[in-house]
Amino acid sequence: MNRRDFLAAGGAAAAGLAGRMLRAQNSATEAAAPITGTLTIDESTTLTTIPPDFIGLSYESAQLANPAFFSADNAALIAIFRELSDQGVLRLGGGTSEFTAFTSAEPAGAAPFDAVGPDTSKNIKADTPITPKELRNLRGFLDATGWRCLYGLNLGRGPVERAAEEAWHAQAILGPRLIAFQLGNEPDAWRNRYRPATWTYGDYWKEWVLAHAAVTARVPQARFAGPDVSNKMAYVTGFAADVKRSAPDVVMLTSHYYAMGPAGAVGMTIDRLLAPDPKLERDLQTAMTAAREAGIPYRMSEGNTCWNGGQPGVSNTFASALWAVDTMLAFAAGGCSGFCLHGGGDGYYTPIAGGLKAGFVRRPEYFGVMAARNFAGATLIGSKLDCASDRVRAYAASRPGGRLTLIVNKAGAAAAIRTPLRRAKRQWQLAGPAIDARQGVTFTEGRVKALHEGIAHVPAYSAILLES
Ligand code: BDP
Repeated sequence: MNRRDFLAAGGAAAAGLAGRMLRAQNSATEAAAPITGTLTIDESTTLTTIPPDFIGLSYESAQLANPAFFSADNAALIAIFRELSDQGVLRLGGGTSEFTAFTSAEPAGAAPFDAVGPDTSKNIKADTPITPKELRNLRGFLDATGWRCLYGLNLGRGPVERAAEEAWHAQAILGPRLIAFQLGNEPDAWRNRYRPATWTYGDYWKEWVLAHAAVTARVPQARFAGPDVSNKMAYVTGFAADVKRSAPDVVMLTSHYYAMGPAGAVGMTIDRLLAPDPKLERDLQTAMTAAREAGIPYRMSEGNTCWNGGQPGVSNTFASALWAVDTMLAFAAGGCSGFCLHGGGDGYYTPIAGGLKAGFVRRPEYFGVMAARNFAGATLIGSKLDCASDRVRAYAASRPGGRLTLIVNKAGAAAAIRTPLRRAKRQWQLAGPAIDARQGVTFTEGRVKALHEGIAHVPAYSAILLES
């Protein structure tokens, strides 16, 4: 019901009340009738256990060209990473990974930039050097954070011998901090770019086999992940079937997920971001079926709100936080083993902005990850939300400390959700001053008392997390 319907519906008394509410709250959306719903939780059904290293970030490979960035000396960034997870996954790749140029000579001269990204595949077109020094510093950073990495090698532009040389150094230096190599970024988008217009999955697989052979000749113990595609699910299913048959050293299936894009096109709005995305469930199911058949986990290795660098006024607002917590848990509930939010530099969608000179800033989206991180290591349990609005979403899980119930309200009206919960030991709220706020977003404990007589009251555009 919109504001006009509400005023028309209830006669003079209701209109008067609504008028007072409107004046008091100064917001048409909050004065709308609350969204109601009922959450049932089935204790006896345990779904998937979310891996402890579910939380991940993705950065452009070009970022490695500044050896001071991912380094044991970057205490500020280490602290922020550790706040998100003490065992997360850093994926290095993206459009710039096809422009990296490894050399075993030590770096000469100053770093080309402080921080970089996200690449819109337009900003970096020159080779960015990577040397053993950057790899040693990366190892220090990973040791200090407790994170491990997925390392993208340049396959798009090659040459493959250089990728094999880089892999040798990366394996030796990163050691146990290296989960796997990825060969190329978004090979499903190489047509008319790095490859001819006739480029197909079959061509990719032939090249992958050759590159894989070149890398394993130098690094026999190498492990791989892939195909790290943009969106063509045929690559995901094809790759899963092919590696099952012939490449037991592929330990993870990966693909990307952007909720919408390109940034700058018509319709890249907060409203669209907060609406359900049918593609998510469909593609996730396809990826999970392929991964299960291949007997390997599936990770969303790069993604965010809006590709082409993010949409200003959407990707950098509080809306991205509500999107992030809901989307990460939707992926987890579907069986996905991890989620790497892409970012870096001062890009619109980066969860962490800034650099060494200006300092690092937690963007609104970051607080959505803070909410989701509570579920890392927890076991999701059966739950069902009956609700008139498809923008209200709920997740339940158990972990050693107790039961977690998360209700995300992506609608512009308050929600009153009947739950089986009697009391909450702890409660947190993800909130922001306005849905399009770029600052002032928080994820904090204790401020609200959301649960009254079994009903969880979730304000418009907010999320609550209850521990019982
Ligand atoms: C993906 C690239 C990534 C970009 C992103 C974007 O892998 O490097 O940052 O698109 O356009 O295709 O934002």
